[in-house]
Parts: sequence; structure tokens; C-alpha cells
Amino acid sequence: MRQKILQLLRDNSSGYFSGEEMARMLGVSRTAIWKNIQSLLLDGYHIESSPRLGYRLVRVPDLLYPAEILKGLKTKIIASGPELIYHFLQVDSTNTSLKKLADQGAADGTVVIAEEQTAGRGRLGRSWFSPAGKSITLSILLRPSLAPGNTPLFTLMTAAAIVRGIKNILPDISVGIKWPNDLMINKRKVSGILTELKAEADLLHYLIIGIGININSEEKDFPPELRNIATSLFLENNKTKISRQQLLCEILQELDDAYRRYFLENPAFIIKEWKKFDITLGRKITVKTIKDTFIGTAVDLAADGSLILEEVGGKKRQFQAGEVTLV
Ligand code: BT5
Repeated sequence: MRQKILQLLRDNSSGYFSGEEMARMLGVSRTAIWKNIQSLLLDGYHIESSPRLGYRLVRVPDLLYPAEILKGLKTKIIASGPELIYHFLQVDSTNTSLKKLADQGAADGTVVIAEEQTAGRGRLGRSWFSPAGKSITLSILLRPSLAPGNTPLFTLMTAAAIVRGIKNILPDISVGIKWPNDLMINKRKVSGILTELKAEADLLHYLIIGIGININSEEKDFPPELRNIATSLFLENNKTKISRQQLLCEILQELDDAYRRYFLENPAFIIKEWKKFDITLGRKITVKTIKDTFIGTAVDLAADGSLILEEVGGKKRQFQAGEVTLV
């Protein structure tokens, strides 16, 4: 009902819509309309009401509500209907919330979006900082019928889709991908991806792809330890605010396109796409793994998305995971 009322108000945003007319069109009482309007007001929608004229939508809140996201989306799997989008003002971690939903049987393409995370997670127990209303923090559930070994490609696919989404809105900003999951602008991190999975030896049950992007954060919003290593699209865009709703739609659309392409084409397209935005290959790097640190030149990616490092002396090593620093 809220959605329908919102749609009527949106279609008629230049003028008032009488409560009586709305009630008649939707086949409910005027009290039901009033109650739904109150709930929209509580959610931050600015709706003017006049006893004689009715209701008028003045402004929608800058929040990532499903109703706002869905109106700009044409996805076929990811977030392709209201039942697949969960929105929270605050959660500990969207990956953790989505894992609970996945274990209860949530469908392929379900997403969890949060305005704020209190315990956002990075890889290997590291944390991800995401202040209220200034970033995009979301997790996407995918259930491809694949063996678990194919999953690293999904992180690369997501990284390329995020860059494409950003480029659609901010074509002049140059975003590079540092293998495997860091999106960088001017040597600072603007976005990270955390891919988690549930699998048996040969069978993937599901994948959860968590995405964090700094959108409208100012320098002072970052904690001191991140100020020299993190950036936001706002800071890189001459301090001009970016619509989180619009960017989220672009990214979901790009990712949905890539996910469907994965099943139609040879997955090699993912590496090709990723290489267009890569800033790692050809560079001298260090790769830190849980056990050791290796130094050399990043020479290529293997078909499964692993990074190939050539050490001084020519010895090649392949890494499925690791922390890369550009030297
Ligand atoms: C990542 O880990 O980059 C993955 C981040 C994924 C976050 C998303 S948000 C939605 C979903 N739900 C979650 O709980 N997580 C995902 P890693 O490569 O380990 O990088 C973590 C490191 O990045 C930290 O140790 C900090 O140094 C740095 N960092 C933390 N917050 C940052 C931020 N907002 N911007 C830039 N760098 C940050």
C-alpha cells in the first residue's frame, strides 16, 4: 500500500492529491491512507498535507529505500523485485545479515542494504568503516550452480562492475582496481569487496558479495588511521555530492548484466573486463599472505583469477589470495 501511495504521489508531485481520491483509487479507507502517509513521514519522506487539497510529495529522503532503488532498476536477477531487497538503517554487517537470510533459503539475487554498519568487516578479520548515510554498504546473495573453485572470479567481476557503475555517473574520475578487491583513486582506497561463501567440497551453496564504497564522506568523517589511505567519490569529485541512489542502481545494473553474461559466455570475459581497469599488472609489488611476504613483478592473472608474480631470477608464483602493495 505504501508503495502504491508513493507512486500516486510521485506521478502527481506538481500538485496535491486528495486523500479521498487516493482511497477510492486504491480501494481502501481514508484512514488507511492517512496511516500510510504517517509511516512515510516517519521514514523521512517530506509530504505536505492540506485539509482541503490532500497530500503532496515534496522531497524523498536520501536513503537507499527499496522503493527508491527499484524505480531506477531493470535488473533480471539481482534486486529484481521488492521481495529481494532488505533495507536497514543500521546493522552490524550486511554480509552477516545476508548470511542469516541465505541460511533460511533467501533467493538468488537477494540484497541487504544498510545506511550504517556498526561492525563492517574486511578480509581476514579486518574492519570496514562505514558511517551513517555517507557510503554504500550492501551485500548480494548469488547461488550459481558452480564448483567453489570458480568463486574468485566473482570478486573480479564485482570490482569491474563497480568501476563501470562509477564511470557511468562520473566519467572523468579514474578508478583503478588493485588485485583482487581494492578500488583505488589517486592511490587511495575508495571501495572494498568481501566475498564469502558456503560450500561443500564440490558444491557451492551460495556466495555473498559484500561491497563498501565511500561516497559522500568528507575528510573529517574518516577516523585518523584512514585519512591518508582512504578517499571518497565526493572528495575526488571536487567536493560535489553524489546521489547514492543513482550510483547504487548503476552498480546493481552492471553487476546483474555481468552475472547473466557469466552463464552465457566463456567466463574469460571477466578477466578481460577486469584488466581494463587494473592497476596491478606490470608493477613491482609485494604480496603478503598469511604465512609470508613475496616481492616481484605482477605479470598476469591465471584463468581462475589468481595473480601470477615473477620474482627476481624469474621464478613464478601464483596467489589465490593475498594483500598486494604497489611498490
Ligand atoms: C575490504 O577488506 O576491502 C573489504 C571491505 C568490504 C566491506 C563491505 S561493506 C558491506 C559488506 N558487509 C561487511 O561487513 N563488509 C562488506 P580488506 O581488503 O581487508 O581491507 C580492509 C582495510 O581497508 C582495513 O584494514 C582498513 O585499512 C581499510 N579500510 C577500512 N574501512 C575503509 C574505508 N571506509 N575506506 C577505505 N579503506 C578502509
